[in-house]
Amino acid sequence: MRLFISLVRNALGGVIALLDLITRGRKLKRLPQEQQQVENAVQELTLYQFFACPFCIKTRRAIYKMNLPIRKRSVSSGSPYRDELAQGGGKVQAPCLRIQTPEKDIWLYESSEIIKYLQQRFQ
Ligand SMILES: N[C@@H](CCC(=O)N[C@@H](CS)C(=O)NCC(=O)O)C(=O)O
Repeated sequence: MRLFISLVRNALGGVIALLDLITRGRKLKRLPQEQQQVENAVQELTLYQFFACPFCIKTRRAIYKMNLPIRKRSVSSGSPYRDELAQGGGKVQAPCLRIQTPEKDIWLYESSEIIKYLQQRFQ
């Protein structure tokens, strides 16, 4: 039964991911110098995510629209990044945005909080 639920969830997630790809629309365009600054700034960010999770798709969609080339790490079972997320952030829940600062790492959970943070910083 658990396997069946997991299969249905992944199939649905795959359909949502495909629809997302088709309907994404345009990325935010910046002047080359501004885009370079953004690309430097996002070096400190990593998105821990599942491919087919609707909350992750929502977050990736916002990231795409804001034209932010943020590093992504899958936390599917068997991935070494799953342990990294569990140990660093305290739980395996995706999406989670890791913000690496010289002082400390911040592990930001909740898709809406992640999108709000990125919009405030980059839009
Ligand atoms: N309210 C959260 C929900 C996130 C959530 O429920 N993520 C699920 C995947 S869709 C998760 O990480 N579950 C833990 C797991 O599957 O191990 C958000 O908006 O980010």
